Amino acid sequence: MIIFFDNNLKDGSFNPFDTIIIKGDYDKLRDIKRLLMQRKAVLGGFFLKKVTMDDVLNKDIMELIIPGDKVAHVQVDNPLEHALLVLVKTGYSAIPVLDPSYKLRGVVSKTLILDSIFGMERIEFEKLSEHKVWEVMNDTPPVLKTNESFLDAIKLSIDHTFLCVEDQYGAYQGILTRSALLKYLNHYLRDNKNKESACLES
Ligand code: 4BW
Repeated sequence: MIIFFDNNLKDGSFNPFDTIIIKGDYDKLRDIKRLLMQRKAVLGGFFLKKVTMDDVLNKDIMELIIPGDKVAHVQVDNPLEHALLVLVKTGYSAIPVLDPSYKLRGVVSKTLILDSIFGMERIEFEKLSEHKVWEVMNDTPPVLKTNESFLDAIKLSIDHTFLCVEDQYGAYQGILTRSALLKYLNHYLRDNKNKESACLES
């Protein structure tokens, strides 16, 4: 049974194993919570459940990643012109580089490619077909392991717009973008600012 309160808590209006969802004027929520906590002692079996900062920090990062099959990537042996085409057509400034066994090898960006074809006197366009991705890529990209924490992800994301995600065996899983982390944090912070919802469960 679910009971909705609208700032009123009446004696005898709920039973020990009811789930209670409170809505209404959030200013009064703290008082209502206190009353419900007191009931816990009398009725037993109730506790207040609220999304806490701990829940956020323990968030499974796998729920936030873009899976590998949805991430644009290039192969280590692709010519630079192919990589540049993928980057321009997808609109991304940098993408992961994989090998034929789908293992992460690095990250390549428009900047790295363009930088590699700037000669002393001219732009050496012929290099785009002569050189391969592995020659210009960053081969030490930021990597997050699937068992690392939400805080680890935040810390790494300060300096990187996306993190490559690998499982404990080194298999590539996808990427975690800075925007996915911010979106999740924004959701949590706004939720907690605008309303406090309490769910009383058995
Ligand atoms: O094509 C796009 N679609 C959408 N919805 N948003 C885009 C697109 N291109 C860029 N954006 C936005 C995103 O907010 O610009 C930001 C910076 O893009 P970037 O870095 O410089 O190309 C995007 O921020 P983000 O989602 O946090 O992504 C961070 C970085 O992660 C991107 C890009 O390098 C990489 N990335 C994101 N999605 C990707 C991807 N790489 C490959 N495949 C994907 N699906």
